[in-house]
Amino acid sequence: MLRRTLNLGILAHVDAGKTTLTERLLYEAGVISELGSVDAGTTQTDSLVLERQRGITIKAAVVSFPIGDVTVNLIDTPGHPDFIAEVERVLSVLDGAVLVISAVEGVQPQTHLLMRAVKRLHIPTLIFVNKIDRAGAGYDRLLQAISQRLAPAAVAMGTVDGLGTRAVRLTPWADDTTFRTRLTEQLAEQDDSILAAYVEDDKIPYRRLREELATQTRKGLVHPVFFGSAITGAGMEALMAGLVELLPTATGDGDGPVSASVFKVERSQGGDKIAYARLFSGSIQVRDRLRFRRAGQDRDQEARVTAISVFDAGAAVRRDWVAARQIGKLWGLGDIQIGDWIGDVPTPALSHQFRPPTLESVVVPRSPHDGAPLRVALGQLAEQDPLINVRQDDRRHELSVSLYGEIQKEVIQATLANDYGIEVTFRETTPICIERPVGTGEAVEILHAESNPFLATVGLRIEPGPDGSGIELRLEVDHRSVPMYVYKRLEDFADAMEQYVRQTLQEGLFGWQVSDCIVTMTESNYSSPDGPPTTRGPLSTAADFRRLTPLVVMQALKRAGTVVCEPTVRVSLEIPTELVAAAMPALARLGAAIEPPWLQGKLSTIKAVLPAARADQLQRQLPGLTGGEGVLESSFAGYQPVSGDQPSRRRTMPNPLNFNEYMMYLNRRVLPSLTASREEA
Ligand SMILES: Nc1nc2c(ncn2[C@@H]2O[C@H](COP(=O)(O)OP(=O)(O)OP(=O)(O)O)[C@@H](O)[C@H]2O)c(=O)[nH]1
Ligand SMILES: [Mg+2]
Repeated sequence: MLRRTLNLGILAHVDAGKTTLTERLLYEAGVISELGSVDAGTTQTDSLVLERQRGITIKAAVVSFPIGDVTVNLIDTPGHPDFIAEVERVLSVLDGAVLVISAVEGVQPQTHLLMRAVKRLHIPTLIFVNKIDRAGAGYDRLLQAISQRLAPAAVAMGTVDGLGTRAVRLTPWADDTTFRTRLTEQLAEQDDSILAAYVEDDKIPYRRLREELATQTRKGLVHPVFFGSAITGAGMEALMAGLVELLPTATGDGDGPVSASVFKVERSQGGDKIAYARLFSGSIQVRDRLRFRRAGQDRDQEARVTAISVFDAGAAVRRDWVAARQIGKLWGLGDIQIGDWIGDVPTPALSHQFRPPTLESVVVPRSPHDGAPLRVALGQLAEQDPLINVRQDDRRHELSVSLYGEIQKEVIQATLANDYGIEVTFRETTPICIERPVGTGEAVEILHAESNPFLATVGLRIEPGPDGSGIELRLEVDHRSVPMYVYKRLEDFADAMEQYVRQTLQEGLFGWQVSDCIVTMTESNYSSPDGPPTTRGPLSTAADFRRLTPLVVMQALKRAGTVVCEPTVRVSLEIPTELVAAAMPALARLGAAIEPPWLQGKLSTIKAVLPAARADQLQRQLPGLTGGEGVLESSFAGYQPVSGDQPSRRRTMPNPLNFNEYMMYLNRRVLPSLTASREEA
């Protein structure tokens, strides 16, 4: 019989026990004969030196093990918010997920974030409450928190004896009255036949209830909750049975066109690039020539696969091919980077689930001779994590990277030292602001007008959009004003215009990314030898629109005006009640907007929103402020206008508002490709 495949993600807040659970599952499945431990740095999935030293997961890692006729490809992900980008890329390749929650710490900020993401993406998810052996572990408390704050349709799958001790045991519910009633009530909410039977007091066969539980789990309508301990092994049997009973296995046509998502890129010790791809359709053989494409780019790249390995019962093993539903490691794809799609790209492409990095810092090599190697090394790190967004300032000869936080910065520093032999320091970490338009601005450049050196008419209006909405392009022009010999379909023109507009808005009036705006194309025209006399002339090309658009965008933006907004975080600070009075002014000094504190007995909670740039200061002050007992949790809370002076960021591209500089730049850098695109046209 053909084996089925379950591509399973393990997700959780930091330290909930994902890696320990992974190790335990490998052991229980018979793939490893000795249990490794995170604390000793001996697990299968925390295999990087840095992960072993720090005891935290930094990169997503794949292992596989069999349960019956199912091959589970398990992806262990990092929980620390600095590495959320790793999780995002994994989400696109999952058939199902296990969301791990610590029975002691309970539902934490990252737990919410992840639950929201799996719901949005319709990823069927089981909840695993881990660490039930630890003193302070809860059962009822956890179930209540889960159903009230995380997943209203949560169903406990067993009871626990000896909670909070090493001898803890889980007894899975079987066909008993309490469970049957609970299950029937929950399932009846979504299924009319069960509701009818329930109302009539008919006895529904237990098997039918379990089948319906699986159906509703696969639709994300219910969330079964398992309990256990990755350390003692309690609850593993029930969880493993639940994985294959309740989660869907992969589907996909092995004979269809190739479509695969690259969710991890690493380099071998010898420097070879290895891409991890989940195949949704088709199959890939060694020596196949593959096309692949990057989000936001309209051109494919090509390369030949030189070797393949596939995950099977533990390790990745060499194979000649990898097929739909599987995860393969591919060698030989020189220019590929994480997030690329091989073959057919699904529509619509997946959008971002989590916030972008909000901090940046200049990376300075200790030795002045390391400038060029540093650029190469950061380029390679960016293939594994494009969000570090390496920026080069040619005038100052500086390189900067985008960051989520201090831990990520330390990891980059250590990776450069260990893997590339380059010692670096970082300048001060500064926030990455955005610009939002404050009003509406319009601009137009007319074909053949003296101020317009290009063969096109472009008119644009820029106005504020809702917070968090990004950039939206609307067309108020029709195909008669668009050179259809270039774009074929009006949608292609809209896509191209959107790309030109987005590229320009990467650097606004103050040099920051412009966001949360609606850009409407109000006018368009082109020239051709046989058009009406007013527009007649040589043929307009795509290049005319591409080069004219930045001029119009920036004029419109200047008229709209922008305000610089900085990233903020919402913090929740748990501290001894007697220290609340002293902590409030300290928070206020950091520029925090503080909610009335929540005083509950000995421990109280203060919630506040403060600039992201101050969060580290708060973290450092925490031991002093809270007598060493404070617990700080923080999550991204959007952008707010900076108070005081508008900070600006050095541009990496010339400002089209400076006409001469822009034209010089085009003539210097774009002339060869302009000639090429005129030939294309
Ligand atoms: N008592 C107890 N400790 C556990 C259990 N599971 C994990 N731990 C401990 O919790 C700590 C964190 O475990 P990890 O497995 O690294 O947690 P993680 O979720 O992978 O952490 P990140 O990948 O860094 O987010 C380690 O010290 C583990 O030994 C458990 O079931 N019981
Ligand atoms: Mg881990």
